[in-house]
Amino acid sequence: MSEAGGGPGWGFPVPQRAPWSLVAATAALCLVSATSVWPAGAAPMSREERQKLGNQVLEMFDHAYGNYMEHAYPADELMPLTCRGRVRGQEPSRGDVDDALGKFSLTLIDSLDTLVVLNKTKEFEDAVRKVLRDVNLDNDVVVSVFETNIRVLGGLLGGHSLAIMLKEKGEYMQWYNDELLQMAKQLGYKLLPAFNTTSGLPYPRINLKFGIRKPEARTGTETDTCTACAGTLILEFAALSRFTGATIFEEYARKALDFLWEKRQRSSNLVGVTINIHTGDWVRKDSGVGAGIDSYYEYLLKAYVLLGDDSFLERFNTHYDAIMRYISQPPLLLDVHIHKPMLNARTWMDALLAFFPGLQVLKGDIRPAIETHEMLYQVIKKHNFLPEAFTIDFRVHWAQHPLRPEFAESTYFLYKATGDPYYLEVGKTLIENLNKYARVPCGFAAMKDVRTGSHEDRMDSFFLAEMFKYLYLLFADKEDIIFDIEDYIFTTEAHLLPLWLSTTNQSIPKKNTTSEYTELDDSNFDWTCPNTQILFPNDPLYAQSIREPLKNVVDKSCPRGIIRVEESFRSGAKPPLRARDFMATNPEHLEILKKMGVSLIHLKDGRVQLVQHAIQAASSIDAEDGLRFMQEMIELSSQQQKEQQLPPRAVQIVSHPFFGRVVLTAGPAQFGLDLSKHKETRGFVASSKPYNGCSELTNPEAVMGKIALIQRGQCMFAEKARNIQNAGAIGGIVIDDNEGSSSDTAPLFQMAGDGKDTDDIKIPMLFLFSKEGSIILDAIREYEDVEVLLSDKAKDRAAILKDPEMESEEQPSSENDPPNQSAEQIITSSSQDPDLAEQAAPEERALSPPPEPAGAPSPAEMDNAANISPSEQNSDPTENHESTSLGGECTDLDDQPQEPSETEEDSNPNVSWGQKAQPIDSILADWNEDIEAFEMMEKDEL
Ligand code: DMJ
Repeated sequence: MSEAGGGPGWGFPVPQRAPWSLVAATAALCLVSATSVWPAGAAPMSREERQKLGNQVLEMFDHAYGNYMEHAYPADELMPLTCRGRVRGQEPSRGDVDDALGKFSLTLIDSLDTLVVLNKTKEFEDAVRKVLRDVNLDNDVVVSVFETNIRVLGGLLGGHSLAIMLKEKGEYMQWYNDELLQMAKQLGYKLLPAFNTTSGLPYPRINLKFGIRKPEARTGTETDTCTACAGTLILEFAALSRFTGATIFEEYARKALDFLWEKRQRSSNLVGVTINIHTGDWVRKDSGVGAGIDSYYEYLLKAYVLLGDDSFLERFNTHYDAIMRYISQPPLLLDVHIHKPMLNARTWMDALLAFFPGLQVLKGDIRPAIETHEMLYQVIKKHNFLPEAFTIDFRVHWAQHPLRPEFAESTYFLYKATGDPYYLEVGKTLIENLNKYARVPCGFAAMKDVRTGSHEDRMDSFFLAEMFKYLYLLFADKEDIIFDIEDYIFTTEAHLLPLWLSTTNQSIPKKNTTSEYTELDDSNFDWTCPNTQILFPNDPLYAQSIREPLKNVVDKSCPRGIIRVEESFRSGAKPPLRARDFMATNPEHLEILKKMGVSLIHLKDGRVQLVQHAIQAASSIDAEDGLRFMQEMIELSSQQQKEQQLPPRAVQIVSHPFFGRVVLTAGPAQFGLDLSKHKETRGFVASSKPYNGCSELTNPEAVMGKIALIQRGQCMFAEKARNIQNAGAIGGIVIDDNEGSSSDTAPLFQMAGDGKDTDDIKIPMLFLFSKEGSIILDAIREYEDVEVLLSDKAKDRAAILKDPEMESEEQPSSENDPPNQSAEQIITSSSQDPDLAEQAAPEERALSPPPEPAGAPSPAEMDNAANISPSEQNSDPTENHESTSLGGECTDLDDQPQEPSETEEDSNPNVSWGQKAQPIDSILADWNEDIEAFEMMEKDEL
C-alpha cells in the first residue's frame, strides 16, 4: 500500500499539486510525521549503521535481480532452487498462483521503479529498453485481471512515471518517448473486455490474446470474484486515463467501486470476501482486512489521495468505522460475518493483513497500527517469518511464507509516523532473517514451511517490486533517493504514481453521493489530522508505551478458543454449552443442543455428526449460541486432527556449493528414527541398486555409512527401509517416481508402515517428491559428493559450517517414543484447508465432535462414548482447552501441519485415502442440501 510519508527531518509532505493539499483543512487522512525528538529510551540508529543496512539491501536486491536476469529472464519469474525461469505450461500447475504469469517478463516489469528508488538509474534505462524490445502483451494465456493490473499495468505506469521524471532532470532517459505508457495503454485495452458484465464488476480472468468468452479464450465462465480483485483497479486505471486522456479506464474502475459500495452489507457496512459478478450476491460472507478484501479498502483511501474525490474518503471512513467496531480486536484483526458482525468467522489471521497498520498510518490512526504491528512482529520473532496464516493464539495455521512484503511496508510507514528507532531494528531483523533463511545461491527462495525452514522453488515478482523498496526507504535519508518520494503515491504493489495526476485530465464526472452518507453521524468522520504535534510532543515514549504491554503477547498466549464468543455472552444469561464440555450421552447437553437448533446424528461407523439449523433454534439468541458452539466444535475437531499428524521434515544440502542454503521439504515416515526426537542425521548420499530398493542391495559397499536414495514404487516403504538398512545405510530418502511431482503442487504425506511391526527399522526415512529429489540427483551429477542433513528443521548454516564433521550418531530411542502405528491406525486426513468450514454458510455446519473428555462420563456413558469416537486411538485434545479455561499454565503446543499418510502405492488395501479422512469435509458434503436451504433462508432474511 501507501502514500509516501515524511520521516525524521523530512518535513511534513504536502505535495505541491496533490488533491489533498486543496482539502488539507478538512482531510481526514494524515501522514503523521515524527518530530525531531527521538523517543527517549529507544537508542537512535547512527547514520553509518543505517547506510550499512541500506547497502545491504542494495546487495540483496542485486542478488535477487541479478539471478533473475541471468538465469530466468525473459521468463516471468525465477525458480531460485533449480536456478531457471518459471515458464507457465512447462512446470506443473500451481493453480491460481500461476494466473499472475502471462509470459510477459513479469519480474522485470515489476522491478522497474524499484531500480530507480534504489538509485540504479543505469540499470533502469537498460531494463526499460529490454521491456520495449522483448515484452509481448498478446500471448494466448489466461491471466488474473487483478494481478495483471497491479503488477504489469502498475509496473509499466510506475516505470513511465519515473522515466519522465528522469527525462525531465536531463541526464537519463533522454530518448524516452512515452513508450512504456503506450504499452500500458495497450494492456489497459486488453483488460477492458473483462468488465463486460451487467454489474460492471470484472471477470477474474482474461485471455490476453482472445479476451473473454470466445471459444479460444478458455475463460469467461466464472461467476465469482474477490472483492479486492474487483476493487483494486482505480489507481492504475485512473492514472492510465489521466496520463493518456482516454477516460474509459477510470470510468470502468469507478463503476466497479460504485457497485461494491452499493452492495456493502447495510447494517454492518462490511463487505464479504467474494461476490457474484452477475447478480452482485455475496458468495463468501466473511469479512476481514486480509486476503480477498485488503486492497479494496486501501484503494478507497488512496483514490481519495490521488483523485481528490471526497466520496472515496467517505466510503473509506464508513468501512473503517465498521472495521474498528467489529474486526479490530486489538492487537488482533479477526474476520467476522457481514450479517452478524459480532460473531467471528475465523480463529486465525492471514499474513496479507500485515499491510493494515501501514494503511492506518495513512488514515492517521496510529495506536491500533502500533499494536497490530507489534503483535505481528512477535509472531515473526517466533517463526522468523510471518506464516501465511496463524491462529489467535499465534500458532502456525498455514506454514508457507512466499517472502511477502506487507510487514516491511507497515514497518516503513510506522517509522515515518513515529520516528521510533525501534522500527529500524525491526527492519534490521527482517534483513537478517531473509539472508539467513531465504537466501540461496541463486536468489531468495520462498519458505515452504517456516517451522522446518524448508524452501519452495519460487521467488515472486512482488518480492522485488515491494520488499526492497520498503526496506531501502526505511534506512534511507532524503538525499539517498534521487527524487522526492513524497510527490508519489504507492500502489498496492508499491508502484509509484505521481500526485500531480490529480489535477490532470479530470474529465470523469464525480458521483454526487452526499445523501448516501447521511445515515452516519459526524463522529464517523474524523476530519482533523492527528499529527505528531498532538501525539508525541509531551510524550516521546508514545509508541513504546503502546507496544510495551504487548511485549509478551505471543509468548504468553495460551490457546484461547474463540475470544469473541467468550466476550459476547449476554450478561446475566446462563453461558451456553461449551464444545469442550459436551458429552453426547448427557441428556441435559442434548436438551441444550436442541434449543440451539443443533441436531445429533449417530453414524454407522460409530462417530457422531452435528448439524445446526438456525431456524430450528428456540430463539435467535439460542441460534447464535448454537453457531458459537459449532464454531468451537470445528476448532476442537481440527485441533484433534492436527495432533495426530507428524510434521514435515527437512533435507538440507550441506556440501559445496550449497552449504546448507537449499532446504527441501520432505515427508516423514511413521517408522524408523523419529527426527523430531533425535539428533539430525548427516551423510553423503548414494543411489541404491536396484534403485527401487525392493530387494537385497547389490551395491552395499556404495551405500554403507551413507544416506541411500531409493525410488518410490513396487514395494512397501518399510521394505525399502529394511533393505537399505541391511546394506549399512544410515538413512534413506525415497524419491517419487511420478515425474514432475512437487511439494509445490501435491500435498505432502507420511510414509506408512506395512501393517506389521516396524520396530526393527532404526534409520530415518524421508520422502521427496520428484522435483525436490531431482535437485539432489542433479547435484550428484554435477558435484559427485553430495552431503545432506536429515532433520526436523533446517539447521543454522553457521553451525553446519563450524562443524563439518558433525556426528551423525543415532541416539538411543526414548522410552516415550510412540509405538509405530499400524496402517489401520493411520489418520489420512488432509483437511488442512480451514476454508472447509468457511465454505458452508456459517450458521449451517455439520461436523464430527472430538472424542469425549476422558474420565468424565459415568460407566454407562463410557459405553456410549465409545460409540462416539474410538478415543483409545487418540490423544485427548480437550486437555489443552481445559487447562486454558482454568487459566493454568499453558503448554506450548507444537505447530503441527496436517498431512495425509500413504503406504507404498496400491500395495496396502487396508489403507485408502479418505476412508477415515476429512470428516468435516465429507459431512459438509452430506449436508449440502441443508446448507443451500439455509442460504435461501438467509437471502429471504435480507
Ligand atoms: C502483492 O502482490 C500486493 O501487495 C497485493 O495487494 C497483495 N499482496 C501481494 C504480496 O504479498
